[in-house]
Amino acid sequence: MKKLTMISMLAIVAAFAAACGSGASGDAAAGKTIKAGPAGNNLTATLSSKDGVLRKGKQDFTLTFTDASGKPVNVGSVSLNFHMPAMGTMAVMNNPATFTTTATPGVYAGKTDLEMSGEWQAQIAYEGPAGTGKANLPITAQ
Ligand SMILES: [Cu+2]
Repeated sequence: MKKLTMISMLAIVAAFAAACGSGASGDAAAGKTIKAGPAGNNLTATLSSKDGVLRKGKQDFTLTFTDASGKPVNVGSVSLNFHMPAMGTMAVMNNPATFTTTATPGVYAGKTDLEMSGEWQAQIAYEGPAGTGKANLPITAQ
């Protein structure tokens, strides 16, 4: 567990270094964006991963909260539930993610295990120094 966290942090540091080196947009998210959306309190929540794709099964991703200038903002505790409504005979699915903080406040390393590909709702909530807020991002898992 500790080793995995270290690897995540190294990956994030590497992503920052790459972003600086290429003079890129200043996007704080590690890797490529999966989806981003408004999260209240003038914040944007961004899900990202190495290849920018959410897929069925176990995976790592990054959840970043940024202000209007793109700077990461510490939002305290975060939660994310991948929700899929019931479809026909298929029961509702809820696949929560777990998070660890990283060296950068406002950037969270997430893990989840999605039961299936298809249309998910990423139900994000946070509570802390930036206030309380929610984001609901539709994401297609491959
Ligand atoms: Cu389903």
